[in-house]
Amino acid sequence: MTEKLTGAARDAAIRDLNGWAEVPGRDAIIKTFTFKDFNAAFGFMSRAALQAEKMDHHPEWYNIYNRVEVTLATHDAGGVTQKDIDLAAFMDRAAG
Ligand code: H2B
Repeated sequence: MTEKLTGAARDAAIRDLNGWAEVPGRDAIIKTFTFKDFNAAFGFMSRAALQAEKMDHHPEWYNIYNRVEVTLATHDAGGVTQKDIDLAAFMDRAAG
């Protein structure tokens, strides 16, 4: 099982991402992506979904029109792991 990130390594990994924040009261990270319109938002979700399935690592997300709020945590580990960092970095790239 992938291990929870802690301490300085965790801080550095989150800081190296683009605009991800810690979720208050939960070991998870969150970011809201904003796109031009629904089509762009759903295109992003499609790319992220294919990658998530490939990684067997799935986002919690909420879409309203051009916005996608994403929360990442590794349920098996009960917190943020390298898998969340990797998926978050993919999403940053996929959002353009
Ligand atoms: N996604 C996330 N975010 N965390 C997990 O622990 C996880 C997952 N586990 N996707 C996988 C699937 C597990 O539930 C299945 C059974 O492999």
